[in-house]
Formats: sequence, C-alpha cells, structure tokens
Amino acid sequence: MNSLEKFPEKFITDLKTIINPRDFITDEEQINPRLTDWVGYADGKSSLMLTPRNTQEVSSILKLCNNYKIPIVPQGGNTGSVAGAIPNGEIILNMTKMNSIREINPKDYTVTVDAGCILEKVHELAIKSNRFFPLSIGSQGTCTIGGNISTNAGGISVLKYGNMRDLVLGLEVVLPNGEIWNGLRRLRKDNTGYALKHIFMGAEGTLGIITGACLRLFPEIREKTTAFASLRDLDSCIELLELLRSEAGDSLSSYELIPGIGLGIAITYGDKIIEPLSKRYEWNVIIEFSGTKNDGDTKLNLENALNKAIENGIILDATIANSLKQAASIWKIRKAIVEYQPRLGGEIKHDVAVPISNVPEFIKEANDAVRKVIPHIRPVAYGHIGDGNVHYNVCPPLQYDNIKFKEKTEEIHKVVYDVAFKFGGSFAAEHGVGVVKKNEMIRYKSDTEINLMRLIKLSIDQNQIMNPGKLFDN
Ligand code: FAD
Ligand code: 2HG
Ligand code: ZN
Repeated sequence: MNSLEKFPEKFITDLKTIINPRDFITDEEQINPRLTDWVGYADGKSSLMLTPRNTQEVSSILKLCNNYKIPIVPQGGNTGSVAGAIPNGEIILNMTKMNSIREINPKDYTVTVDAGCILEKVHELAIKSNRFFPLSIGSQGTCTIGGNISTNAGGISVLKYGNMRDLVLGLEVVLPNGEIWNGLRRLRKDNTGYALKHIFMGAEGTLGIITGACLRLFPEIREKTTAFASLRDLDSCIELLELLRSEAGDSLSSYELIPGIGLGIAITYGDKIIEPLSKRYEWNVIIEFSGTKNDGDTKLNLENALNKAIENGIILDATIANSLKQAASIWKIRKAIVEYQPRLGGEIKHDVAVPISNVPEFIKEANDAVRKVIPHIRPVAYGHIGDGNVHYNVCPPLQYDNIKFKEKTEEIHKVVYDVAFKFGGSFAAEHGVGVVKKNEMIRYKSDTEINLMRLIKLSIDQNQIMNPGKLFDN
C-alpha cells in the first residue's frame, strides 16, 4: 500500500465520499503497471489511482482537486508513445472503467460512447449494426476512445477517413473546475462560433477530461484486398500512390511503406512470417483497397492498377492476397516491425510528417544526416506514407555500443527534425508531444503559437492541475 501522507487529510476524506473504495486505489501492484510506457521512455511515480465510473464522479473529483490545487494525470489504455499519460507524482485518473456504449444511431451513422471504451469494442459494435468505424491502430485492443481523441490518433486508414479529429462529432468534457460541458451533438453541420471540441482534441489531457464522445460511422466495408508490392526505388512510392489514386480513387484505404530492413526484422524475429515475394527488395509498400460492395471490384481494380505499375516500371513485383489469411499474413509484417525493431540493438524513434510528395527526399536527406552523426547507423523508415507520415526510426550499427548510441539521441533527433522542418514538416505527426518532445515544441513552434497555447491553457486551467509538465513546462 502506498502512503497518502503528502495529501491534506481533509482532501482524502472528501475524495472517499465521492468515489467507491474499489475505485480508490493505493495498491502498488495495481498502480505500478500504469507508471511505465511501452516505448520505455518513462519511469513514473504515483501513490494514488482513481478509476471513476461516471461523468458525475469525474466532475466531483476535478472540483475537489481544483479547490486543493492538486494535479492529476488523465490516463486511458496507457498505450501512448510520448509518455503523456505517465504521472510524475500526480494522482492518476484512469478512465478505463467508464467503458459503456451510450447510444448507437445507425440511421445517423453515429455512436456515442464513454471515453474509456476500448477502440476495438467500437469496431465490433459498428459491425453489428452494419456500419464501420475506421480508426485502425496496432494498439486497438487496449487503447481507449478518450486517449485516441486526446492524441488525435492516426494509423493506417487516415488517407481515406482522416485522423481521430475527423471522426468526432461531439464531446462531453469535464473542465478542471468540475464543470461539465455537454457538447455531445450528433450534427455534421454546426457553425455556431468557436469549434470548442477541437480545443480538447489533441490536447493530451492538459485542458480537461473527455468523458464521452459522439463518433462518425461509415457504411460497412464488405470487401478488402491487400497487396505487397516492391518499388523500383524510393521515388516511385509517390508515382505509385498517384497511379493508385487515379485508378481507384476512394477505394485506396491504406498505403504503408515497408523498407527491406523492416521486412528483414519481421522475417527474422516475427512469428512464422512468410517472405511475401520471391526476392527481397529495398523499398516496398502494403496497399489496401476497400469497398462497400461485395462484387470483387477491389481485387479487380488493384490487379489492374498493379499491372499498369509493372508496365510503367514503377514496381518490380507484387503479390495480391487471395484470402483473409494471406492478407493477415501481409499485415503481420507491418506489426512485427513495430514490435521487433528494438532487437537491432535499440532504436531512436521519430514520428515525422512532411508533405506527401516530399517523403522520398525527406528519407534520403535524413539518412545522409544521421549517417554523419553515426556512420553505418541503420534507418528503418516505414509507415503511413499515404499521409506523408514516416516512422523514421534508427537502429545502431552492428555491434555498436548501446550506451554510446543512447548518448547520441538528442543529436540524432535534432538532425532528423531539422530535415523534416526544412520540408515544412512536423516533428510529431500522430503520436503527440507528451513529455518526450517538449524541447522540439520550443525549437520548431513559433512564439506566437506557443503563446496562444499557453493563453488557452491558462484560461481553462487556471490552477494548472491538468496533466502538468506535458506539451510544455507549466
Ligand atoms: P493513453 O496512453 O492512456 O493517454 C494518451 C494521452 O491522452 C495522455 O496525454 C493522457 O493524459 C490523455 N488522455 C487519455 N485519456 C484521456 C481522457 N479521457 N481525457 C483527457 N485526456 C486523456 N498511435 C497512432 O496515432 N497511430 C498508430 O498507428 C499507433 N500505433 C500504435 C501501435 C502500438 C503497438 C502501440 C502500443 C501504440 C500505437 N499508437 C499509435 C499510440 C497510441 O496507441 C495512441 O496514441 C492512442 O491514441 C493512445 O490511447 P490510450 O487510451 O492508450 O491513451
Ligand atoms: C505504428 O504505426 C505506430 O505502428 C508505432 O504508430 C510506430 O513508433 C513506431 O515505430
Ligand atoms: Zn503510426
């Protein structure tokens, strides 16, 4: 059991009248897994975790914390990539017990859920109503809708459906003073002044607690076709994207870059992953076409498009999945890169965005830049290039000293982000800022932007109790 000595006695007594004893957690065994993140950035501390069950409880907790100026850290599934949900001594407000579906309206193509709902549960529910919810990320069995909204999550379907921000119609938010803002509108059009919901989306828990959300649904996807294609060279990834778009328009739903080194990682360390082509090439893509009719069109269109790409010399080889099993086996390659990349002696991660047409130049220049810092360093540039989002992760040269590699982290970050900046890019495409990228906020954002953000923060959270030390220092 953790000690609660650091809190005023009356605060704790009052807290216990708000929340059920089973949701007032001091047990280290339950708290400890919530103090570290999957990337290994953070080693947090907290002696108290609260797991509210409804909006009213969240409101009462925040009101009390605000009165005592006691800070809290909102947490969903704790799958974030920038240590944004990790406490540094603050109370954890974990939302995973607020996980009900409030209402589904198939005719309106909407679903309203508690913020602690697991993303996969929303997928399953949508399918049961012959609808589709498109946010698709590797952590979907654990991450929550509140976390997805607070990080404005991206993933593999952004090029067709947009980021999480584009999938939210309305929000319910508890403000730091405990006031509840019910903005759970199911409207597609609502031009009534400032679009307040957008302030809380991507705010990484620094402005309030999202307790509920009304999400957009789409027509059910009845057919998908997945392919793995090897590119002539890096430049041809843009030529192929153009060709696919002009041939198939909206049915292109995923376009992911897979470098040869990434494929090698998947085959070497992944579980029974099959080499997709007879030969391994330096640059490859996973392509997915999807459609709402079950008429074989996605396969036909993808076949035609890939044939054209071969004729034009844009791709060298390709394979189209003939079954769900084969498609899953292609996607397994993508997942395995994320999981097993650290096996190459560690990794320094960058989640970068540049204008789509600049992806090849960005990768080439970043490769040159990191090789100047550490000759023979091994870049693994992969990911959602259909939206210009490159996961530009780098691994050390073979047999390189681990400590020496870690010591180069800041230098490597700087050269990579400088290249992205040069192309008008972003140092945080889809994972957010958290604690990990606070320096970059200062380096690459204008004073005007930072000042506006601080003004918004201070006008909503005067006592700075919401997720302190995240995005920028208080
Ligand atoms: P947490 O990690 O718990 O929290 C994230 C941030 O949101 C924190 O700042 C926290 O304080 C805040 N927060 C959480 N809930 C609330 C709430 N209710 N109200 C206010 N603030 C809140 N991300 C992508 O964008 N694209 C990907 O493709 C992707 N793939 C991933 C693959 C794997 C294997 C893993 C482990 C992660 C991946 N991620 C990806 C990162 C991560 O899953 C997302 O950022 C996700 O949206 C986080 O959701 P969560 O519920 O786990 O949030
Ligand atoms: C993904 O696209 C995630 O799989 C994780 O965003 C990427 O950090 C990474 O390597
Ligand atoms: Zn990603």
